[in-house]
Amino acid sequence: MEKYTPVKEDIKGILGRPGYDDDSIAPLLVRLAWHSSGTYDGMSKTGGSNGATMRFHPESNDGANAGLDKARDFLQPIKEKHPWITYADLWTLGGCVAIESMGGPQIPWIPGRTDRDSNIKTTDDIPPNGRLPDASKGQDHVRQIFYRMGFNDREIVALLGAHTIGRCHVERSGYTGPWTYTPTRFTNQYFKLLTTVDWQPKKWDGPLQYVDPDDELMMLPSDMAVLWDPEFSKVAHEYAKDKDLFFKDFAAAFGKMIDLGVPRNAHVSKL
Ligand code: ZEM
Repeated sequence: MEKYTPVKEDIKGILGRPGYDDDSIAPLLVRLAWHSSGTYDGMSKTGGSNGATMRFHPESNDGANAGLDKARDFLQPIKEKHPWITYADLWTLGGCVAIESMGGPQIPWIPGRTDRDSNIKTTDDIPPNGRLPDASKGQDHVRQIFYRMGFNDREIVALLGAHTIGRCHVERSGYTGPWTYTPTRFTNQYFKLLTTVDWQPKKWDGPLQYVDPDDELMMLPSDMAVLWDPEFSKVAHEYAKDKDLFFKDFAAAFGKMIDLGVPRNAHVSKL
């Protein structure tokens, strides 16, 4: 694994970016790792981070992936400096390094992903659009999407805690604003705010989203589902009170997510 140390150092070196969002591309890199993995379908065993298929149509043009071309471009110089690493490993490693650099937990990351051939002639191996969650929908949809990947309710809530970092961009998703006051620090603030703030529909012409009384922070309808669903809500309250528990569960769930559909031989899977 020592081989990956210089790559990790180079990723750390590009996270700070004056003028971009909150002077950091770290949240964007986490979203790239998540969207490249979150296409996994446990039934057909298709999608997932293996292959780095987001480089190709139709995945590259999925509306859900708007803005992630920037994330891929930010990582391209690192790929060129270390050509031996696959895009699929680089994108998932980027998310893990970003989380740790923002003060989050260490994520179990195992290399070994391969890249789908760029001479791709058919789209058969590329997941269809529409596999990623729709923020305008509620708990049934959220469960359907994450059960398809093989997650349970507790893991779903832990994963959604990633909205403690980053922000929404109107030109990418139609939504706007950050979830917390510290969008470049990985904490359990998302759960603290979700469970205590008086969230109200934002008064604007855009899609339904929720805001705090000062209209500085936001929650997506799918985030509110975590508060309104009794099972999800129980876990959200646990994480609001116990940061260490959230970190432990998040690290396990994120590590599992970036490994979905990655072929592992017996030796590696025991690591
Ligand atoms: Zn997000 N996410 N996400 N997410 N997400 C956005 C941004 C970020 C949903 C969703 O629709 C959106 C997970 C789950 C779900 C991150 C990580 C993870 C945005 C804003 C939307 C609309 C995009 C924009 O405008 O730039 C939905 C519906 C989800 C499930 C129900 C999971 C799981 C994540 C990781 C574990 C991150 C880090 C961002 C912030 C990106 C940025 O550029 O700041």
